[in-house]
Amino acid sequence: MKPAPYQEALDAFAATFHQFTAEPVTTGLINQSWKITCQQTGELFLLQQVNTTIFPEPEQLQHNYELLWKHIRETTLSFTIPAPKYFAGDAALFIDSNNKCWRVFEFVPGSVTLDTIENPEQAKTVAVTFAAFTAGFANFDATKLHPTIHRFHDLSFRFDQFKESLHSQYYERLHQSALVIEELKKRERYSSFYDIISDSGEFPLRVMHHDAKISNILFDSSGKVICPVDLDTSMPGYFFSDLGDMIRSMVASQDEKDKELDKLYVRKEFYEAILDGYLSVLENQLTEAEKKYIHFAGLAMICMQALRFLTDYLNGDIYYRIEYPEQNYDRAKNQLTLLQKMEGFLEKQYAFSI
Ligand code: GN1
Ligand code: MG
Repeated sequence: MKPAPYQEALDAFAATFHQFTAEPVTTGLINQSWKITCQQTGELFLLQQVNTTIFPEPEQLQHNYELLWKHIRETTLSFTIPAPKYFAGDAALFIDSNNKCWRVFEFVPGSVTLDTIENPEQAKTVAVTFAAFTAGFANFDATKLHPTIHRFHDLSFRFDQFKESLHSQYYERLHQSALVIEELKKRERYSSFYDIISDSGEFPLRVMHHDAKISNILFDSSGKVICPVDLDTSMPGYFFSDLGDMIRSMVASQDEKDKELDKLYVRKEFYEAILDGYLSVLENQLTEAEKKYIHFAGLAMICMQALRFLTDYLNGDIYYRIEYPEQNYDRAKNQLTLLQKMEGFLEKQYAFSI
């Protein structure tokens, strides 16, 4: 029988005297994970294979995690993160004979993850959690963290990549996408506004999680938050990233996978709950400029996601995993619809536009 993909890494972690059982963890699209249980002690760990296509320098992930972990240990905060664990010789990473890269974390006993948001109270809880994460690093120099994905939430860069993809060889896809392309081109002002933000000095770089969604929080069985997880993209960023991603992933009446776009609308109570939760923690730390442009957060992140999906479609699906050929196009249309609805919503509710 072929050995399990994790076997070498597990043997390396177990060293000489421990025996483990392993079960796959099915959530998460980027890294592959197994929950492992030590037969002797009952201790639980998370064994993870790092996706080195997306994160080509896994040492940077570990460097960042250690810094975040150290800061959390040395500061009194309302949250913690799973402890990093080590292979023999205190090595944080293990490279197996297939050149696959592995690491281990503590597995928090009794923790569960949730995939969908049920009500505005839950949306508020998520917002409070990610706000507390950023607030907890207020006295930490964010620039000490490596940017693990180059210009990850840089809207201007994403717009340039989109424009580049318009020179693609996938003529049929370009033709089919004409209306979506035209709508996105009309929104170049958002990318110009991003340039203003990054040059102004009024929008400080902060520690942002950069994947702020409910599935990246561990809950206990009573629904109480244990901690945020999946910190591979935690790096310096601007205020709009996490707030915007939460708005993007929680306010829409339809999921990002949904194709029934005529049913899609912005759920006001969810939008208000997210803002309320986020500001309840961070209001005192945000600058006047950040507060003035708070509603830019959702627009920026939804626009960025529409650009990223369409760019990937026009480039021939090289980044996002797809289940059928048109999926990136459908995802882009979904996000464009959400963007249009969000623009209308903000105009009407807050007289806000960029
Ligand atoms: C990717 O795989 P997942 O859902 O954790 C992406 C996010 C996007 C999201 C859109 C590293 O995250 O930035 O918002 O898809 N992560 C990376 O569904 O690119
Ligand atoms: Mg993720």
